[in-house]
Amino acid sequence: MDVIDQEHDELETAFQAKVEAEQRIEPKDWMPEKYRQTLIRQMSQHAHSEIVGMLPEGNWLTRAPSLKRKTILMAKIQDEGGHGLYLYSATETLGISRDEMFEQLHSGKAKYSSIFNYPTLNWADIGAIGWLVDGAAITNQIALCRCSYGPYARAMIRICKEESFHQRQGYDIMMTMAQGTKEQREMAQDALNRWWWPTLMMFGPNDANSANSAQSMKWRIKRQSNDDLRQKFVDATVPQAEFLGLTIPDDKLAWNDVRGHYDFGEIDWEEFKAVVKGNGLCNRERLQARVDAHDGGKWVRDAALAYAAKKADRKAKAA
Ligand code: BYC
Repeated sequence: MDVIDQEHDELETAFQAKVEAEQRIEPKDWMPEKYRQTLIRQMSQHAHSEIVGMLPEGNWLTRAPSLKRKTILMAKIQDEGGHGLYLYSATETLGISRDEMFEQLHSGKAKYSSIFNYPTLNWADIGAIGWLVDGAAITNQIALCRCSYGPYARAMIRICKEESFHQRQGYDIMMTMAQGTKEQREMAQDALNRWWWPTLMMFGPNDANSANSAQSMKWRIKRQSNDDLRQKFVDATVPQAEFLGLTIPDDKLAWNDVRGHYDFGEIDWEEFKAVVKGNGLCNRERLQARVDAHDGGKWVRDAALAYAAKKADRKAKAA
């Protein structure tokens, strides 16, 4: 082993010891290149999910059933935009630029959560997204609050607080509809039927098929496995559905006394793979909307840069 290899091994051993001692890794600390790349992949995909996730809900802003509902939905969607910006900034600390991240999203190279490739067909879908999708996001993100990378872990703490308001607003919509007219109850049930399985897919492939899990768990980027988080979500959500008087669309769903958890049916992994590959119901529409928004905003970015240059120029001349 030459001196450079030996130094690298020592750095890696010290890094792993730090992670295992629950000390946070900060941007200027030494880190293995693959750790940095894994974080860039996961954090940028998380950021993309937040801003693409604004689209299905934005679809209902102009048709919210009351001023109050509209105001709440607008605040929620703005929060998602904020989460995206927060996460892009945190990812930039790893040495990738925002332009590069946008390029990866717009070219289809970077993934974003499969869930946002499903359409929002009626108002109850907004309730189902808040209740189920934000509920699943919190389950995943609470674990990420203890991620080994400092900027990501800190971002998650604030984001989880806001997600918890989002989950409650969704459950409140579902409650109102479940207690409403027969048609409203049917809409709520229909939304649950369509969003249940895609929500379970948010947690990713089963542990046995999760390519990145073992290394990410060792580095304490991920703190709980995909299957453990999915189980946690199911266990928490079934009683909530019962309270609403709605039925989860899974005939294999049953409490298992021995395991102390709910058993549930198999996810349609073919559907999951198709959506992740870009062939879901709304993949093309979502990506096009992001590209159009980026192109349409070019004049704003140009104007901001021109203004900053003018100000700097004036300051230099005055000095
Ligand atoms: N969709 O080895 P695995 C929100 C990919 S937004 C698409 O287990 P990993 C909200 C995975 O990327 C919250 N792709 O991966 C916003 C990998 O492919 P690559 C979004 C998926 O990373 C607006 C491959 O499959 N939350 O809350 O160890 C309105 C193998 O998987 C998915 C986050 O982004 C999927 N569902 O674990 C409302 C959380 N699942 O990258 C709400 C942060 C897997 O190797 N991310 N893939 O090509 C994570 O916690 C982890 O990345 C995952 C996957 C658990 C998702």
